[in-house]
Amino acid sequence: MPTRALSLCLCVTLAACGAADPTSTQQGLGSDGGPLPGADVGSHPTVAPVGQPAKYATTVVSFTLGDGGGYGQDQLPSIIQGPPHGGGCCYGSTDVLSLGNGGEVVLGFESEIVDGDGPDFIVFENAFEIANDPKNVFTELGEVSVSEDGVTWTTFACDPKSGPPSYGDCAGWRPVFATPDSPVDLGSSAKAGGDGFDLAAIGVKKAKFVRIRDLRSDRPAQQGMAGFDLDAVAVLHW
Ligand SMILES: [Ca+2]
Ligand SMILES: [Ca+2]
Repeated sequence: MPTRALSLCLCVTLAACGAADPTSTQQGLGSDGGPLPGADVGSHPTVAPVGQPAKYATTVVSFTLGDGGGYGQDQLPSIIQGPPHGGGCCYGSTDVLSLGNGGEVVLGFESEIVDGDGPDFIVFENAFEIANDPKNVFTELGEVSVSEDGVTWTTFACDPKSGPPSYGDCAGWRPVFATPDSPVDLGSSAKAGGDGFDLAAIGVKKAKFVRIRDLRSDRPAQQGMAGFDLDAVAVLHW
């Protein structure tokens, strides 16, 4: 296959745009090795109390386009910000960024993700049940990693061969139910659908960046929609 990877480094948080060194955005770090402007989350992380709205990814630190992807790229960063546009059990949202086969995206947040009870963040793809069969889901899996500095990453265990129907700590296999009109409720986040990740599962206390890598499910796709389709990432604990 020809190499079609295209690296796009984006400065998308309003506070960061115009202020960040463009060379620094390529690694998600400032010249001093610290996080980008806008990625700073304060020095006293807390676990959000139930009753507050969830938070969502704010920044695309980098995007490396994989084969056959790119759908939604012209709408970055807004297309991956805010709540997901879930289609329920059996319909995949098109309000997504398609990474392409082997593509990768790194996201930043206004608040650091911290380890609270249970899942700490949710990745929303656009998986959907085929013919209303929960054991037959159209999946395009992604590997999820987290980092505090944008350099050293800790990766959740994800084996595409572990399913179907369950793919453990891979992203991209659970349908999405939350929408902008019915966003993620911290008191009942399981109802939102999507793939939840618990920092405790990988021995991590906090994270500033989330990286998603498409795992080349190589599902048939057209119009740049190949690979993992990122709708949104919600933070449950910060
Ligand atoms: Ca947790
Ligand atoms: Ca998909």
